[in-house]
Amino acid sequence: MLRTEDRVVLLRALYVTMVRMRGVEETIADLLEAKEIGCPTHLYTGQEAVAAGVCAALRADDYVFGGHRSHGHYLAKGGDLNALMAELYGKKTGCSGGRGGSMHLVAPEVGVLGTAPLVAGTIPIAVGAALASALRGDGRVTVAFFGDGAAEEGVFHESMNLAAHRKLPVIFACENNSYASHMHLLERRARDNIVASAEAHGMPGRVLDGNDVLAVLSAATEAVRDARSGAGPTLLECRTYRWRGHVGPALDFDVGVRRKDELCEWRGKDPVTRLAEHLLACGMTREDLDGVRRDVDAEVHKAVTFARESAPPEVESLTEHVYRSASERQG
Ligand SMILES: Cc1ncc(C[n+]2csc(CCOP(=O)(O)OP(=O)(O)O)c2C)c(N)n1
Repeated sequence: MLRTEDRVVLLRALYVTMVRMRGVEETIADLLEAKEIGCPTHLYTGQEAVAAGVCAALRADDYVFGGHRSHGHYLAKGGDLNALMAELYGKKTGCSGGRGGSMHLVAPEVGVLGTAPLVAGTIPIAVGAALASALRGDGRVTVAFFGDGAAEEGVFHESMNLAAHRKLPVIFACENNSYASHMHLLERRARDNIVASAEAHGMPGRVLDGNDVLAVLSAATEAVRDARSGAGPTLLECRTYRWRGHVGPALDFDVGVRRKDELCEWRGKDPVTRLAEHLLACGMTREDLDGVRRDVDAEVHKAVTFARESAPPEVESLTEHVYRSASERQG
């Protein structure tokens, strides 16, 4: 049980993380609209509580993997903001050297082993990382973040089967935002029952309010404890909603799939506002909260300047990292 002061410090840190994610995503939305950023970008606005809550339960040396909508995972795990922004601008100083763009983020120094847009593609790789940890006995936990659409891929089930059978230290963190591209979950599956896969594969499964960072943190803390102690994997199905459309800054009202009242209802459950209200009830002042927002705005502004002023990779370097060099093969 945390002392009150420690609890407020923890909650404030979660708030900073979530305001940061929100600030970064909404700035990127503006930059996409202004056509200053050109790479395909999937925004995380509205889902901040999932990445913040899960990553707050992890150690710095634990691993995370993500998909195409992963700026939030990268930031929550401690990825460098300047390097994220530079990556979106395709600059040499980007976290993937400007070669990956929004959908291919890596920061091994903080345990972000990779994000990739092949739907469900990083789930088995996360299980592989957990298998490596189990074999090495390094005590690390791995989290695979993925969407509800990814839960319909066969490899999701193969990965869960292996992880449960070998009791691997991995957490399957499903961000169920109801949509896969432009299709609602109930148009794609007979039942809204992703969590049932846990029981079928022999692991605990929990359905969470994915907009309540404290609920996510509490469930993730238990899942991490189980994984680290050798009890095996957990599936966390976090119910949430993305405010922006599938890709880019648009809201997708014009493609016939999202009702305006649905978005309006979810905006009423804004995870950032909910945490702010909780902090106010714990004694933080409006001034403190405004200060966090101001600091984040300044930090994001600096990251944009850093990205704009960074150099692109040299043209002659374009084929680097495509094939392993002879020296890498020998090493
Ligand atoms: C194997 C594969 N099939 C199809 C696609 C095209 N595609 C890209 S994102 C996406 C929807 C993913 O939905 P979900 O997993 O729920 O994630 P969300 O976009 O909701 O975060 C699809 C079908 C792909 N990238 N990879």
